[in-house]
Amino acid sequence: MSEQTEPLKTAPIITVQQHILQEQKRFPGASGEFSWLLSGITMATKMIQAKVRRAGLSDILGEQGAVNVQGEVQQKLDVYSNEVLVHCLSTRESIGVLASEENEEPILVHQGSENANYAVVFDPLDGSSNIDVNVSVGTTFSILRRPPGVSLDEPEKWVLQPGSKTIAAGYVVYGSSTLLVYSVGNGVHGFTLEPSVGAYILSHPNMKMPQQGKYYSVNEAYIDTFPPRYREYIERLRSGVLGHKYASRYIGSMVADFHRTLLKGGVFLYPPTEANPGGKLRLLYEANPIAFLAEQAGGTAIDGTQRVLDIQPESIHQRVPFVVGSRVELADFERFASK
Ligand code: P6P
Repeated sequence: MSEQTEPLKTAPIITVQQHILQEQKRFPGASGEFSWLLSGITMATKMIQAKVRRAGLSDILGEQGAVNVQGEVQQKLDVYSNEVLVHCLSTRESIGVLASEENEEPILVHQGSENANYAVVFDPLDGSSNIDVNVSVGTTFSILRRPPGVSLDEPEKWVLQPGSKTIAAGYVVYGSSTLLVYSVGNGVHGFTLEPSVGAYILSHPNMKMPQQGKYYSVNEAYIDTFPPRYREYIERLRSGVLGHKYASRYIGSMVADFHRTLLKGGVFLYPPTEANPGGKLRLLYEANPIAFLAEQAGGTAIDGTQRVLDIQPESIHQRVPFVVGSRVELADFERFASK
């Protein structure tokens, strides 16, 4: 007699839109504007990934002159990514101000709209110099609420807020798959793009960074110009005092290097260097979103001395030294290497 076989139990398919609507319930009074806002980001990243995936092809096409076969002017991918994000976010009435790595000044959208209560800061295509060699790149973003009493006449005030005021942040890593990782302050969740239907499907619910990892990630070409305490710290990781000798992994794309750190644990560092004595990574749209996610996942992020999310930004494109990763590695850094 054939055994009665249980039907295959498969996990429910949850799209990022469904997930956002669930999360949305945590924001009392939010009338769906927040999920509408986030859908502007997810839509833009789907358009960006479609271009990133065929970058090599478009380069070949582009070599036949400034205009490719579709008659489009050959655009640099980071310019394209920026324009797509600005376009998609400008159609969200709830957004008043945008700040992008690609724009010197903040961008005002919906001048005077009463509903404009949010600012979005983003790096449209972080690590874009890696595209030519087919290495993962990423988009990073943070969402901030308009500070009380601040009008659209003072757009900088909308974005020059400490990362602790972040209400949502995330990144998309365009790697072997396209993965959206985001948090609204209720844990970190990852969604893999299913290209056949163009939907981000929940694939990494409630991501937690391991308490300790086995990799450190830093550009060792500059090690001679790091402050001595950073050099000593890296030597500690190599020597095995934390229980094992660390291996080194460095992709040169912050989103990809952090994504590995989130999944595997360890530490990613961009210390002060001779070329960038104040650090290379931007506070608002690189360090802050990553620091928000790191803390939500149980990790830590500092600028070498203080919590990144406590830093009061002075300017939109301000740079900071950056050390982010697992509790064990960051506790050791703070014990032995922070000022
Ligand atoms: P370096 C990419 O250009 C970027 O902004 C980050 O994504 C990355 O972590 C860093 O710069 C790499 O810089 O100096 O190691 O090439």
